[in-house]
Amino acid sequence: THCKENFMSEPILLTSEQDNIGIVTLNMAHKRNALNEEAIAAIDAYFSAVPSHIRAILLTAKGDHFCAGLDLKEHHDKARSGVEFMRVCQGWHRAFDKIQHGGIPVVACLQGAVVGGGLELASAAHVRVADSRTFFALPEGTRGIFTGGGATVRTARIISAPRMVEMMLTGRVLDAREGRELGLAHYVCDIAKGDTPAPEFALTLAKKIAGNAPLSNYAIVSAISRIADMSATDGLFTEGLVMAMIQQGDDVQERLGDFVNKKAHKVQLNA
Ligand code: 1HE
Repeated sequence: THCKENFMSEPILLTSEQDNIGIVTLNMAHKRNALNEEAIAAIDAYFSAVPSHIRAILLTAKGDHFCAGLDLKEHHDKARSGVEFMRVCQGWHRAFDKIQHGGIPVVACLQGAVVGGGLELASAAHVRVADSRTFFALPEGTRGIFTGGGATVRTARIISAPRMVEMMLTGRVLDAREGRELGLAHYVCDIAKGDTPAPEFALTLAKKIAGNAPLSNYAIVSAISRIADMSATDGLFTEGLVMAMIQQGDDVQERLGDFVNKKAHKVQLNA
C-alpha cells in the first residue's frame, strides 16, 4: 500500500535504495507531511517488508517541514468516535513499533516542524539528525486532543515524563539545539556554520551503521529499549542471552580476527 497517491497523484511515500541503505521519504510537503490513515498504512507497509539486504534505513521528508503530525483536516472531517480514534492510535502504535523494533537501524533526518505526531514518528527512529532550523513541539493541548502515536512512551523516555508534561502544558517550542540537549536530536547540522547538510550527514551515518555486524545492530535496536523496561536482574540475564546469541554471527570470528591481526581500525577521537 505504500504506493498510495497524494493529491497530485504522487506516492505518499517515496522509497529508494542506495547500496544497502533503504531510503523512505514522506512526500506530502503541500500539507507539511501531516499523516492521515493512508500515510500510516504506507509507513506500516514499508517497515513490515524491508528487503533482507537492507542494513539501515534513512527516514526523510520532502519540503521545509519533517512532519506536522496528525492530519487535523482528516480528523476534523471524519469526526471520529472514541473507539474509532482509539483504533487509529493503535494503528500508529503498530506502525511506529515496526520502526523502533523492526531489527534494522533507522536514521531520521529532521527539518522544520517536528511536531505532535511528527515528533512521535521521529521518536521511533534510533538516530536523529536535525537541520539547525528544526523545531519540536507537542501542540495537542491547543487542538483539544492528546498524544496517540507513542509520545507518552517514547518521547517521555527521551526527554523525561515531567519535561513532556511541561512541554504539552505550555506549548513550548524547542529549537534544534534545545532539542539536542534533551536528546530529541543527536546531531544538529548548521550549513551557515559550514556543517555538512543534514541529509548528507544522515546518509553518512546510515552507511556507517550499515557497516556494523548486522546481528549487533539487531541486538542494539531490539534489546536495549526492552531491557530498559525490565528489572535489573531480568535485564542482566537478558543481556547475557542476547550476547550469547549475537556472537554466533557469521562475521564475528572474522571481525575479531581482523583486530587480533592488527587489520581493524582503532577507536579514536575525531576518526
Ligand atoms: C495541515 C497540518 C496538519 C499543516 N493537518 N493539514 N499538528 C499541529 O498542530 C501542527 C499544525 N501545523 C502547523 O502548525 C503549521 O502548518 C506548520 C508549523 C507545520 C507549518 O507552517 P507553514 O506556515 O509552513 O504552513 P501552513 O500554511 O500552516 O500549512 C500549509 C498547508 O498544510 C495548509 O493547508 P492549505 O490547504 O491551506 O494549503 C495547512 O492546513 C496544512 N497543514 N499542518 C492537516 N497537522 C496520533 S495523535 C497525534 C496528535 C498530533 O499530531 S496533534 C498535532 C497536530
